[in-house]
Amino acid sequence: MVVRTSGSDRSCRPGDMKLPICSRARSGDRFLQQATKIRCSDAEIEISVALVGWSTDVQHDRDQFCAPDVSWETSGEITMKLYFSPGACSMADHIALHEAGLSFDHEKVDLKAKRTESGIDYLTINPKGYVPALTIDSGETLTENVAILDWIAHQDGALKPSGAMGHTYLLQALAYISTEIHKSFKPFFAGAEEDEKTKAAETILKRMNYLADTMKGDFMFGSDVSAADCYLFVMLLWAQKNGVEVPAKLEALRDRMRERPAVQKAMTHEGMM
Ligand SMILES: N[C@@H](CCC(=O)N[C@@H](CS)C(=O)NCC(=O)O)C(=O)O
Repeated sequence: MVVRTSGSDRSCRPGDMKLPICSRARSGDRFLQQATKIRCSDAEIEISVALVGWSTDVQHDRDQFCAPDVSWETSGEITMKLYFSPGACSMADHIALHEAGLSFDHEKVDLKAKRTESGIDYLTINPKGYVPALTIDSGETLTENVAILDWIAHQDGALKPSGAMGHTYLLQALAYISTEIHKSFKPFFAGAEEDEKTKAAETILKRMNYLADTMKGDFMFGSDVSAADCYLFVMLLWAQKNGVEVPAKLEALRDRMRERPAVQKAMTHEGMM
């Protein structure tokens, strides 16, 4: 999302800007997040912002700048894009983005060829070569499921547990799912021998049992879905597909998740329904 200002005042330089470019506006208004990139030419200032929405009070925003007589023009094209592979761990982010009600684009990645559907060399987007990657409105690309899900949860406070420790609990759950459960599926994707898969299935069941025992309600943290539930849901689909036993409580969570419009949208788009 880009906000452009143009005017005759050529003295305005990025260093003159007061950041964040808009503080919280009047109650009920949405607000601009911190400017992440500023380009300044003689007559135009271009500010890229990681944007949730923007204040309806344009005057309020404009007053934050050093050039009060500029004219404003705003353009609202969507630039956020999720790079995904159908049914992969990137589906957790796909679901979470819908749960958060964010506008985003998505592009499929051929993980073997390392090419996106539109023919771009995926390594130029994410040199790590795997999904997910999320290019946000600032143009920056985020990688690593834990970080991306955490970022999405911060765009919509409802996707993390409330309270002073909410963020820590979310990270604790995301890290557990990523390092202790997600990675345990490796033998199923690497074409390992049956005994290795059996061992992995036992480990996954043990770790899923821990999650079932510590669930606080219908979802991991209570009655509201969290970014961690989105990740866990994908793991539960993998378990189902590979015949890995999971506790009944988590089977119920999987079925509950499947009913959610955000999940259905993401699964339909990825050709998983
Ligand atoms: N550390 C990464 C791992 C992501 C990952 O394992 N992605 C898999 C799909 S679930 C992938 O893209 N694999 C293809 C590859 O590594 O070439 C994260 O947590 O985001």
